[in-house]
Amino acid sequence: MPDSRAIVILTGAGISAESGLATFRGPGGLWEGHRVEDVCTPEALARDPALVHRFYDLRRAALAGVAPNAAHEALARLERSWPGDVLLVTQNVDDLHERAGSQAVLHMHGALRSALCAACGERLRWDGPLPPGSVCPACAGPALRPDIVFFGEIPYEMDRIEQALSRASLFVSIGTSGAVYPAAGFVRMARACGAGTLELNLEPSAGSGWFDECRHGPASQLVPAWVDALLAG
Ligand code: BV8
Repeated sequence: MPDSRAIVILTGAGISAESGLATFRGPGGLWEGHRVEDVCTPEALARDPALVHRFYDLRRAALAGVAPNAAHEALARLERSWPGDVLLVTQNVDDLHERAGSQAVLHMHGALRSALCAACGERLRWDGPLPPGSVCPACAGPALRPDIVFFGEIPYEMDRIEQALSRASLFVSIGTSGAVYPAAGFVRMARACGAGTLELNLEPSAGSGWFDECRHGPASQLVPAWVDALLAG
């Protein structure tokens, strides 16, 4: 039975685009000059660890040069002011939601400012470069890798996400192309459990047809307007 005021929000690269971070599917389908399969799969990490570690080092370093935009800030305001639960599930690995003040954030695809030990599973905060062979402080193995969920790996927090979707009265998808599963299937899970569904995106996504309502435009305009109207309601 939906909780009348529980909201689940899913964000993707589009919410961080106006902060200056590249989305995945830019012109020519390249991502910062790489094909996704060359930098975001376990095979790529095994084949060329230096390339993969460097790719994420560059993206981690880029965080220092960007800031949250009005969309990130509006979601933090919603979390502070909404009388029900607000769960923010992000596919993004940047820290802009946290820097905007959001607290209940689930990084289902990992985070740039985290390292994962491939030997013991330890996850730890990491801010600087992470060269291949970096030593894990928990098990002393030279096995630290970017704490990123690659294609073919299991996203984090799926049980908690599915539980929240089953209780939500509203599911809102912001700035994602709906190209990657299981995130792209959340709208269907939410609908099946009785939630209303809203898409806020620059253009129609692969999943637009599953939403009760779609609004198209830049997140920095759509998201604050949506939050202001919800809080005024
Ligand atoms: C899994 C790492 C099993 C972090 C990422 C065949 C069919 C269906 C599924 C599969 C299949 N073959 C394989 C699969 C599974 C696969 C998958 O979905 N493949 C796709 C390509 C078909 N998925 C997996 O492997 C996942 N794991 O399935 O495990 C499982 C599942 C459940 C339970 C148990 C086991 C793991 C996927 C994770 C991969 N890692 N990222 C990083 O490096 O950053 S994926 C990466 O791309 C993102 O994290 C994100 O999830 C995904 C999509 O990116 P978006 O965020 O949507 O960005 P994109 O550029 O695509 O779109 C941006 C959007 O914003 C656009 O629509 C644009 O219009 C809009 N926009 C732009 N500017 C603005 C804007 N909107 C508003 N304002 C703006 N200013």
